[in-house]
Order: sequence, then structure tokens, then C-alpha cells
Amino acid sequence: MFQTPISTFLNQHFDQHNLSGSLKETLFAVINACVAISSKVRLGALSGVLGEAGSGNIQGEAQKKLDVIANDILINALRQTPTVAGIASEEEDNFVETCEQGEYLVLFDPLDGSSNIDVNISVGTIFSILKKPHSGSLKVDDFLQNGRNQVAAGYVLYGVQTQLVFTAKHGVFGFTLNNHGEFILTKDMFRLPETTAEFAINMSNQRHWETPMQTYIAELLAGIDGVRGKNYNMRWVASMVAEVHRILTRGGVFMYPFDKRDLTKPGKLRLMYEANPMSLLIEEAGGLSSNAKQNILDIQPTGLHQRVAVILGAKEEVERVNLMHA
Ligand code: AHM
Ligand code: MG
Repeated sequence: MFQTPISTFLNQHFDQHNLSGSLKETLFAVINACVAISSKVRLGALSGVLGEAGSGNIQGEAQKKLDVIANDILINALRQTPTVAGIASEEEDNFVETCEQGEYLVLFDPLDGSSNIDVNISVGTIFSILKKPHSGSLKVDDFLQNGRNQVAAGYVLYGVQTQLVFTAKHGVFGFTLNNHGEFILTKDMFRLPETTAEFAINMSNQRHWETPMQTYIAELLAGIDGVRGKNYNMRWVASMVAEVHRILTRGGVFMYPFDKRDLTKPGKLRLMYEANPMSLLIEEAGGLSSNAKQNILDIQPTGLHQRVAVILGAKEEVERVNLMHA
């Protein structure tokens, strides 16, 4: 007979972990907006959300209709949430000040993995929550806090199932959306194995990487015949949110390293909207995250849309990448 694995609702979970007051209100506003995004994603062509928006974002990337829709849903929801002082989005040029009395700043990638939307492969929303550092009106510097300052972070994966994975530094928990629009606890604490035999990287960029990354990947590809003495498998979804979910679920290492095509960009992924929240989840689950030289959570941000190289997942692999770059 079918049984729900752990029939704890999100609200109960918050109570059990003493997550209350304005942090709870803020997280619920983000999560409810994601439920609305999920219903659009699920209907795809039936809700007219597929295809190009015909516009570009601050990152110089073409926006999909769903990028714009997800961004609007989140911004509208958070504007009406009095605990939220300000928001910053991967799709917006500047931050938005929403409520001067609010306590929290919410940063997000409204729809990560956009290139997958039209082909029905998993996409997701990634979010990061910081405390507003002072009362009074907001400046961009208020958002430029290092990743360790995050009070909560997570993502909602719009995949085969819609799943919420988040941490308020109380461990990493997973919830699955049921048919009534409720998130039910289905994973009580993700724990990441320290070793792995599975890696994720876009191999088509190989010729552009620096030598240490070339050497590291060559070692993995050599498998049992090389210095690592075991065979590795490779996966690449091109959706960081799906990649991180796989790693939290069954281990692995994910990399989007620096490459030499554009020396002004230290990587493809964004520190504030992607790397920081994912790094907090990975560390909370027992993994590690770095830009090959420094722990991502220790990087002092210099800009809202700053890019960064990302290596995250199983400790042994991230440490090996760091060692090769040392
Ligand atoms: P996006 O936020 O515009 O979707 O870009 C980020 C995505 C990540 O989800 C993914 O890891 C990467 O870009 C995929 O890049 P590539 O096109 O090189 O496969
Ligand atoms: Mg993204």
C-alpha cells in the first residue's frame, strides 16, 4: 500500500525547527511564488509560456518567456511581503527596495537552466536570504555580503516532481509538492558522501580551461588506468539546479570552471544568485565548494551580478581540484 514517506507538512517542519516570525514569513513568500511558477512550468505550451521573450537581461543573455514570467511572479510576491526589505534578481539590472521596515534581503535566479525550458528538461528557482544589515534605505553594498552571512538558501526544482530543498542552517531538507499545492517532507536531511565516482562538467569547453583543470579532468577520464585508480561516470544536464539536486541525492562533483574565452569573466555562474546559495546547501550537507582557490562562501562580493568559477560537491574531489590549482 502506498504511504507518504514522512507526512510532515512544511508548516510543521518550521515549527519543529523553531523557524518562525519574519524569516518564516519571508521563506513562505518565496516558496508560494515558486508554487505559482511550478504551475506555469507544468503546463508549458498549454499556458503559452514557452519560447523567447524577445528581450535581453543585464548578463547579455536572451530571455525566455518563462525567465520573465518567473521573475515577475517572484517580484510581485515579495513586494507584498512586509518582512522583505529588498530584492535582487539575476534578471534585473539593479536591486529593488521593497519595504524599508523589512528585515531580509532576497536574492534569486528566477529560472535557472533556461536553455532547457523548451525541451522539457528540469529547471528551477534558486534563492538566497540575507539579513538587512541596518535600518534605513538600501544601498547596493547591503547586498554584497559573503555567503556565510546567508540566513537561508534553497531551490525549487521543477522536474519530474516539483521539489523544494532548503536550509536555514539547520541541515538540508527536501519536500515534494503534492496535488493540493502543499509541500510534504520527503527527505529528512541530505548527507553528501565525501567520495564519488561521478562528475559533471561541460566537456565542450575543455580546450578553454586552464592547465590544472585540464589535468584534473584527464585524471578522471583515465579511470582505473590512471592515478585515481577508478572509473568515473559523467552527467551534464545544463541546469545547475538539477545537477546540485543529483549531487545532494546520490553524491558527485559539479564544475563550471574559469575558462580563457573572456578574461573579464571569472566564470559563467553568478556568485549571488547561484554559487552562494548552492554552496551553503552543499556545505550544510557535508560537502565543499570552491572557485578552485578559495571557499566560495568566503568570497567578498564586489558586484550584484559578479561571476565566479564553481567546483562543488564531494569533499575529496573539491580538495583535489584546489590542490591542483595551489
Ligand atoms: P541560466 O541561469 O541563464 O540558466 O545559466 C546557468 C546555467 C546553469 O544552470 C548550468 O549549469 C549552465 O548554465 C549550463 O551552461 P552550458 O550552456 O555551458 O551547458
Ligand atoms: Mg542560473
